[in-house]
Amino acid sequence: MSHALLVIDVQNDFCPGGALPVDDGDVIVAGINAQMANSSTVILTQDWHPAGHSSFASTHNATPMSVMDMPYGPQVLWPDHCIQGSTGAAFHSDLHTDHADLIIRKGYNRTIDSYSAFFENDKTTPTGLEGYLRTRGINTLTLVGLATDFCVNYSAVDAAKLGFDVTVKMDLCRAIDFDGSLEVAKAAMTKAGVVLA
Ligand code: VGL
Ligand code: ZN
Repeated sequence: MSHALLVIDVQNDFCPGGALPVDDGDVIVAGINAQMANSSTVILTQDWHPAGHSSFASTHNATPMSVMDMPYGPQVLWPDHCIQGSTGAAFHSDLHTDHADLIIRKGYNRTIDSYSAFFENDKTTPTGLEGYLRTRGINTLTLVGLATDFCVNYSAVDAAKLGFDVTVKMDLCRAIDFDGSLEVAKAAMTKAGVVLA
């Protein structure tokens, strides 16, 4: 069995002081560095939106955290975050990014969000990560990072549906936990066969 550690969106905007801060988002960085040092294959993801992205409340003159119906389904409207090339989109400065074999960016299409590292929010447009993992013979994944209830959750569920063996290391994740989203996410991951460790 070949294993990869998938580190989801450990970026400044998801850490305290950022545009969409996750409580204690920065506290997990040291533990993730230790986990990376013990992993043969490390992949980082980076939320990477153009200015004026359709997932931003400001694009629609809407209230942040309200929900909008998109052609692909309901979409939470977020504060502007992780704008391509900005400091907010950069990885947390303590993250040991040199361990990564691959950095995969997502959310770059203006009209569609991408929580998952595998598919955009229409659940059909691939990011290419599945092909990368399969061609490298990787079948087992451990996920850590931000945020537990959005990008970690969607990535873990998609990976399990694609047939990967998936574990989420919950102590190395932190959640937005908006409107009960953490409990919903845990149930979705468990139902998909993801191991919550
Ligand atoms: C994320 C909301 C919007 C995440 C990304 O990384 O969990 N959440 N964009
Ligand atoms: Zn985003």
